[in-house]
Amino acid sequence: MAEIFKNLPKVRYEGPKSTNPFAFKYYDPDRIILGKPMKEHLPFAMAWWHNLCATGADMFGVGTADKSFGAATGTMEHARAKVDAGFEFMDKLGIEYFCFHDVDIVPEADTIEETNKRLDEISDYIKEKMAATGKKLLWGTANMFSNPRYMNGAGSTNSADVYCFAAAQIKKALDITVKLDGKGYVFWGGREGYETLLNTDMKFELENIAMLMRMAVDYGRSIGFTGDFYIEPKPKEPMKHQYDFDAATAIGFLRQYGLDKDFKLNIEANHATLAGHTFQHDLRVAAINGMLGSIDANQGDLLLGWDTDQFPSNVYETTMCMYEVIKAGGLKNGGLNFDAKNRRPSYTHEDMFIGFILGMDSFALGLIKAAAIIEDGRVDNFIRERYSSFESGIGAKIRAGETNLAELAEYAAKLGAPAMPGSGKQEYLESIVNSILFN
Ligand code: XLS
Ligand code: CA
Ligand code: CA
Repeated sequence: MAEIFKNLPKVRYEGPKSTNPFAFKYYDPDRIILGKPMKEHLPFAMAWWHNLCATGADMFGVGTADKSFGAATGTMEHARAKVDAGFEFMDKLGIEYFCFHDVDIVPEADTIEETNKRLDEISDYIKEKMAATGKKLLWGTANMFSNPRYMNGAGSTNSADVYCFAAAQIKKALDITVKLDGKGYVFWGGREGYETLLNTDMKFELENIAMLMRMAVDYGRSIGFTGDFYIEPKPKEPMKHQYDFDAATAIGFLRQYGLDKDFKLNIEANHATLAGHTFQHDLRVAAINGMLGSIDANQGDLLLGWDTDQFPSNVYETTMCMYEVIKAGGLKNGGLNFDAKNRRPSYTHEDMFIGFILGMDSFALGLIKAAAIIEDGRVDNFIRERYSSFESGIGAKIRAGETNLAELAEYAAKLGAPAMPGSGKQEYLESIVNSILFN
């Protein structure tokens, strides 16, 4: 098969002093960090949709990038060319995983039957390529937001017929995910939300979404899927209000409907910031609830109110992300999926490579710095010390649940007034982080 990215080399580690745009400056896959190789801390994945499908079209203009890879777009020949391009790309970048929506890998046909035939054909081809290269599927998903039938949602639609189409798509996407030995299955509720409560029965819609997820779990388990299901929270866009607003909301929903044993969360940086949180906040919320499953590794632009899906370049953010991941004990079935696209004027094949090199290096550097913060110990020690009044005496009794309001009130009355609680020392801690980051 002909090479597609002809003038682009296999990308290797050359170190921070390298000026070669097609070399890693920080991502050194076999370097040991905190006892394991970087590549195990950083299970990078390629998002089929951005990397192999998206051309940079926006609502003001058509695409600028050519993603035909030598075939006529919209054909099965093109679907195969994208597989060839994807596997060559992953090989050259040293990326182990990929993720896709059903309609990223084949053009959708007029009938479910024909689309499914196409999915069978392409997944045979992907499977062959996986066997030949050792690349793996991180997660699969069904696109239940682009087709006009989903204008009012998929699980949350008002139409029982549309709901059945969503079910059919999920069933097939699960079949393919299992066939390709995927480690996860994602629900991103693209249009699971509402524009106005004047036409919406919120409780009804939430119950129906939960029912669809329950049926997906039952079906997935029945065909041998042992991986994790994920909800990927996002507060808005395309809907004004999306039900999976943020990590906390999604966790509440999963618990409410008894789905929390099968589901974890896929946290996307750009979605967390759209929800008015930091990326680190949503990672922490997921982690402390035992629900940090996987990560969509990108970044937004805080000056813009939408989902820009940029390649991560902000090392402060990647450091705090890897700090959370290390503290959570790593990503078990999950990975770091670059749900990221080049800016519209960065339209060349070279730019595709450079985007991933930027993202992978930003995370490698983040990992190095997060490990350094942990090894340095000052931040962790400060936090431990900050709560030390709960280690003995009345504090220990509170933590053990061995007291009551009357006893605490009596204790407080005896004290008269508590001592000041101690400085939060934010500036001191920020300067420690800076000195680690920039040394
Ligand atoms: C869109 C989402 C989407 C999911 C998968 O904003 O990020 O791409 O990751 O459906
Ligand atoms: Ca995403
Ligand atoms: Ca996104």
